[in-house]
Amino acid sequence: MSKIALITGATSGIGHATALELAKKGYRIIATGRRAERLEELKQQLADVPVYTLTFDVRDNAAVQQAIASLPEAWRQVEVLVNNAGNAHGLAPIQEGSVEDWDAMIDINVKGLLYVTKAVLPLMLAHQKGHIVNIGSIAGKEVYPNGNVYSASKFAVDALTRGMRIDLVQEGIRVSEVNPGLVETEFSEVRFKGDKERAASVYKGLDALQAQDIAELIAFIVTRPAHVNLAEVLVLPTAQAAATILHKKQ
Ligand code: NDP
Ligand code: 8X3
Repeated sequence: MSKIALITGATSGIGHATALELAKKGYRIIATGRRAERLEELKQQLADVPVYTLTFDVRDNAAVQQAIASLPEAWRQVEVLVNNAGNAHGLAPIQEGSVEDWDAMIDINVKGLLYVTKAVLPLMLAHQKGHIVNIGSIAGKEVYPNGNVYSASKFAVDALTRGMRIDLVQEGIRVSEVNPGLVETEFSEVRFKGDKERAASVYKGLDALQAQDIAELIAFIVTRPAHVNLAEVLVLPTAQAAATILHKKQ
């Protein structure tokens, strides 16, 4: 039986590309997200691969636990968990930030990741085997103007990744973190609340990373031999040197 990978946020961007890439590598895919119709499309796209979909909001712990508990026996031996669901909400100085945006980022990027991990870990512990890949960010390594709470949420992902790695080392479970710079996805559209023009301007004048670049990296990480844990990767577009140091063409 082929291995099972569970990917959160598989309806878009990095998560969607990762589902396709891991399917290509022979994994069976558990794809999750809130937009059921996009999960259905992914299933159609992967018609030749076993795909199981779960629709839930990672902010809702009861829904997360219930969804994972509902997995049929044949889908319970999850070997890879990609904790990818997340977004930035807003880009504002701390004195002008919206509490709603702060709640969204902390609840989704931090607490959501914890809820999903809590639900999936017992499935890995049962087999003393598993690999958790957390999607952090360059924003979890350095802070940039107006990035305050988003950065805090990704610094938390970084701390949690290290903590998980320590706590799970005795269990034979690998924990890795992928920290991308600018990736051209729906990320900026979400951050700027549907303002497509402002979102496009983030990537204008440089060759941003694409979701596929990150998906290939994740696939590389989870297909290393069992004794190798690629613990942490910072991956940037060539035109990016730090969070706000970009080489943009006119
Ligand atoms: P997208 O906006 O394209 O994708 C975000 C995904 O997260 C969607 O599938 C969305 O699914 C899911 N998601 C968001 N909120 C929730 C929620 N409450 N419950 C369940 N799922 C949710 O962005 P990216 O692919 O770029 O982002 C993926 C990850 O990569 C995030 O953690 C982001 O912080 C990180 N990242 C992105 C970078 C970038 O430049 N794009 C750089 C560094 C890190 P749905 O809406 O269907 O629920
Ligand atoms: C997404 C990259 O630079 O917008 O995490 O924070 S950035």
